[in-house]
Amino acid sequence: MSGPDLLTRRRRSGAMRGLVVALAVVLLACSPGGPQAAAPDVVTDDGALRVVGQDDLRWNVEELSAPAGTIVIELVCEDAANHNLVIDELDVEVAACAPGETVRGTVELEPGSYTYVCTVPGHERTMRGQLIVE
Ligand SMILES: [Cu+2]
Repeated sequence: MSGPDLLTRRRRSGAMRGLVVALAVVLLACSPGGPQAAAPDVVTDDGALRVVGQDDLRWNVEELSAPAGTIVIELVCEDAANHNLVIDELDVEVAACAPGETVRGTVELEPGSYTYVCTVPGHERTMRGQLIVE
């Protein structure tokens, strides 16, 4: 009776150990090193902020930071919908893309906290993010 139980327990603890290792790898990958280092994939090689519209009507990233001044945003329509990126507080559209397109736009921002939204009907509720300008 106790034989199979013991085997099950061993298997479970092996799975837990695998999970712990996976978490450790994720934590190491996210170690700090600068204001944008937490998510290096959202900054292009030439310093643009890369924002991707995904098929669940969400951005790939919901928190960005950038130094004040001219900010370049690369907007990608990865899914089958049109998207735009609007700085809500200023009501300024920085870029708009059609399915499969990658478009760039620039915006001049002073230090502060801004919300970037897609204003395509039905998208605004879930496609929101915070842009911290320092
Ligand atoms: Cu959208």
